[in-house]
Amino acid sequence: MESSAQLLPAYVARVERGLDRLLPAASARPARLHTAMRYSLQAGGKRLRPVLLLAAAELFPGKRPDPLPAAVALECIHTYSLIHDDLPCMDNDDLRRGRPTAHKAFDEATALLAGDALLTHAFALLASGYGAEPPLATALLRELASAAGSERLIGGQMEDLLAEKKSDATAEELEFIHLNKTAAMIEAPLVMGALIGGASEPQRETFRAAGRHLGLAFQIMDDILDATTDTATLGKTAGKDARAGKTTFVRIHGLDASHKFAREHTQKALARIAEFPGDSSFLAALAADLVARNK
Ligand code: GRG
Repeated sequence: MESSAQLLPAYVARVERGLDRLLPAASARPARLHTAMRYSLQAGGKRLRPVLLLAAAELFPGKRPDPLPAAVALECIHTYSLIHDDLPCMDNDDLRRGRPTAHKAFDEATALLAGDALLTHAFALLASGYGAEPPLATALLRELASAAGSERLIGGQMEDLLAEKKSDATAEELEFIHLNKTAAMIEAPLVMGALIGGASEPQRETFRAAGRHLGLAFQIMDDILDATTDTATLGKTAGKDARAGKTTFVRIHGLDASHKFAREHTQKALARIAEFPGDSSFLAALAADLVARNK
């Protein structure tokens, strides 16, 4: 299978332009808040979620609404979750995307508010970007609210915090955390891209299943990288999971089995991606590259 390396930079550049265009200016009042939002959002990052959404939408032929507002909305939610996760009351981290975390560069209250504002802005982007097509706007809002809500992203984070406090978290609890804290926000881009493309309900479920497996593979790799890669490469503090006594895939299953599970979930994702309409070779290459990544 070819690598995603050739097409990926063009997708990422589109996302970067969209972020710049669709966020309030840093100078908008209050400038400190908008500067903090842009500080965290425009700090690099792999842009995996928005790229997945753009590539999924483009599989569908014909004229379709611009997928960029939805792609930017996803990155806003993802970045808010990173800002809040890094706060002292959660993971208490100093480094994110190779820079001081938002509460270190600004202060805790500003970081909290910047995260809140990014979360809110995501829904404003969907309402304004797709308001001309109310059924699509409603479906996108429902999908993103569900992925980011109390039974998925936030619920996964809650169980993750609860699991840290006990030494006997089970594989089932770990799966709940991964499915919701990580996979929900990787399913959502594929499903939202499919919605923008006009996919049928069975097609959307194929996209969802692909995202679920990709999300699980991605999280297992994240655990592996935390245990095996250095802080400079990751751009975030390495080895934190083991130091915090966290229940991770690597801790429960060991490194070899974790690699095997990551490969298996990637194969399952690839099988579903092969069922996508149109030319899904970029998405297949991206999925394969994610399991081979080093950051
Ligand atoms: C605070 C509601 C709330 C949720 C926080 C994002 C998160 C949930 C926790 C961060 C820790 C973690 C391991 C999350 C799993 C998802 C994940 C691997 C996030 C990092 O995503 P990348 O690698 O980051 O795509 P970049 O910086 O490249 O965008």
